[in-house]
Amino acid sequence: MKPPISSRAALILVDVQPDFMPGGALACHEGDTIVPGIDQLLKRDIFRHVVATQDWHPPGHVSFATSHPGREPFDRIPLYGHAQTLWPPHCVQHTPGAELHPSIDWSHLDTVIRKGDDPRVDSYSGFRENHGPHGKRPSTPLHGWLREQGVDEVYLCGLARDVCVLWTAQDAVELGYRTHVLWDLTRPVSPDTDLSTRVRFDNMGVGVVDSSELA
Ligand code: VGL
Ligand code: ZN
Repeated sequence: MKPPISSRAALILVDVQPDFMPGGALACHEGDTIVPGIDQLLKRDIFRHVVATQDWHPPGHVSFATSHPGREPFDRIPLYGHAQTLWPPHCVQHTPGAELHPSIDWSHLDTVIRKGDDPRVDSYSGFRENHGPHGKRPSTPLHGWLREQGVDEVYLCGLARDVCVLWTAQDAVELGYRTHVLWDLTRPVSPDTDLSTRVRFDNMGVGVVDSSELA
């Protein structure tokens, strides 16, 4: 028998948005293939708490290659003393590519955490912005919301496995959550990162499981 999911566990759906799917502005490899599985998982209604993050950038965001004349997407530039990857413009606020994916029934969702809306700072993790001009990484409301609900364990899925899911998992572990990744319901920007991402999850103590293993 599979153990039931704790009522203190939350499902976090990371950036399940059309711009991260084939045909979108910043497509993940096979990104669309996770959509039916996520919809089915939500329909099973096995999580007491369900949160989505939404990448939500203003036009001209600092992470867009187009904001840096002479630069190309996927170039890396120094920013606040750290390397910033430049991306094609994506998930621009109020555009169709930034919506929570329209093929998913989101009625089970408790809250949405928007991130990346500061024009000067990128935000991969659902918990905290990337490095910014103030030295520390400002928090999103996610940790406070989870604590209010009494959550101590998180299951992550969504996009991208090698970027926002990875950074969210890293912060979740650091903040003390028992953390799992639903590997089959994530896809990467770059599939050649899969092995190193898997090793990083293992080394962080993140449980890597398939959605089929959930009771
Ligand atoms: C993401 C790159 C830039 C993600 C968001 O959701 O993984 N990746 N913005
Ligand atoms: Zn982004």
